[in-house]
Amino acid sequence: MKIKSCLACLTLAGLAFLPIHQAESIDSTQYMLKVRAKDKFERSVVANTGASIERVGEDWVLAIANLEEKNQLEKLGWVEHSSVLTSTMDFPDQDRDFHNYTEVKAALDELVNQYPDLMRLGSIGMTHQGRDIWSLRISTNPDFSENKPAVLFLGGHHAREHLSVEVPLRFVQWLMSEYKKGNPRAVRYVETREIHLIPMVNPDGLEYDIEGGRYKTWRKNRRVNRDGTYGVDLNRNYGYQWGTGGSSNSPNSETYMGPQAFSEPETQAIKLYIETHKNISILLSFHTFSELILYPWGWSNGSISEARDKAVHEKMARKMATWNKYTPEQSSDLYIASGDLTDWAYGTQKVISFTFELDPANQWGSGGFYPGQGVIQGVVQKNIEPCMYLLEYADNPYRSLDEAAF
Ligand code: 0X9
Ligand code: ZN
Repeated sequence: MKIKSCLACLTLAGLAFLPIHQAESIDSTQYMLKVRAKDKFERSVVANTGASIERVGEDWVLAIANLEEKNQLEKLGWVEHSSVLTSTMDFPDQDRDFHNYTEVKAALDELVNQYPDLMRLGSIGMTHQGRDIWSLRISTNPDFSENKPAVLFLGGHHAREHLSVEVPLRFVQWLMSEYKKGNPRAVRYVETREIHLIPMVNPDGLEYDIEGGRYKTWRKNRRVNRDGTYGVDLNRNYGYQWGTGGSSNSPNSETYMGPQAFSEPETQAIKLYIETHKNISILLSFHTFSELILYPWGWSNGSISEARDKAVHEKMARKMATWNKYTPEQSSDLYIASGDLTDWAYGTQKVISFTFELDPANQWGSGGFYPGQGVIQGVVQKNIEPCMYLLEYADNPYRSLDEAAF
C-alpha cells in the first residue's frame, strides 16, 4: 500500500516537471471514430490529421485516432460516432465469468481451432461503431450450406441481458465437448444438422453496458439518433408489422423502433442471414429475464392462423417447459410488442420461432438483469435439453405433433 502511494507521488512529482506538450502526450487513449468522408480527398483530410483509416464505406470511414486527432476531426464537424477504444471494457470483477465482446470472439476462435473441419466463423455485418457481428456455423460439410436441417440460436439483442449471450455460447461449447466424448446424440446432431450461433447480436450496446466496470442497464444499440439521444431497440426494428404497437417512435424511448423497419445494421444482418440460409427451420432467440418460453404473435393478440403452425409452436413450447420449468405462452400474453425477431422470422420466412426469457423469474432479490455469475452454470444446464430437442426436430418440426389430430 505504502509503496504504491509513494510511487504514485513520484510519478505525479515527475509529471509536474515535464514540459506541457510531453505531459499531454502521456494521454494514450485511442478512439474509434466513424467519420463522414465522401471521397478520396476528404479521406485524405482525415488521414492528414494522423488518424489511421481502418475501413472505408461509401461516404464514411472508420478511423482510430488519439485525442488531438479526434478534436481536429470534431472541429470539422465530420465525426458521426466516437467511442473509446480500450481493452478495459470488461465486467466487474465479481462477474468476470461473463463473456465480453473480445472474449466471445476468443471463445468462437477457440472452437474453430479445435474443430477446423466442422466450423465456419464469419462476420455477418458491422455495427454503427464498427464491431463485427459474429456467426458460427457447425456442420460436417461446412463449406456447403443448405443441405441439412438447421437451427439458429441467437443471444444478446438487448445489451443488459448478459445471460442471453452465455447460454447459446455455452450450449454450443457443451455440445462440442459431448461430441468429442462420443455422446451418441451430440454426434448425431453434429453429423445430421447444421447448428448456427449468433451469440452477440448487439455488441455496441453490450460493451457500453459494461464500460467503466459498472453496469448501466442499457438495452438498445448505440445508433446516434436525430435528436442526439442514443439507440434503437433491436427487438422492435424487424420489418413485420413494424411500428404497430408496443414500440415507440420517440428516439429517447427504451423501445424506440428506429426511423424505419430494418434501419439498423444489426437487424439487417440477421435478416440477410436468415434469408440466405433457407435450411434454418427453427430459431431460438435468448433474452432475459422472467423464465418464459414465448412464440408468435407478439404484435397481435390474435394467434397464428395456420392451425398446424400454431399447434407446433404450442406443443414445442410446452415440451421445452418440462425441462427448464419456464412458462410457455404466446408473446402477446406478456405484452403486445411489434417488430421483434420471432414475428418477422415466422411471419415472413415461416421459421418456427421462440424467445426464451431466461432466469431469474423476477427482479426482486434475484438480480434481474444482473443475477451474478454464480447462476450461469445452472441456467445453461436447464436449457440444454430444450436446445437438443430443437435440434432433434429441425428436420421436420411437425414431427413433434400428434399428426392424427390434423
Ligand atoms: O420486449 C422484448 O423485446 C422481450 N422482452 S425483454 O424483457 N427481453 O425485452 C420480449 C419479446 C417478446 N415479444 C413480444 N412480446 N412481442
Ligand atoms: Zn430482451
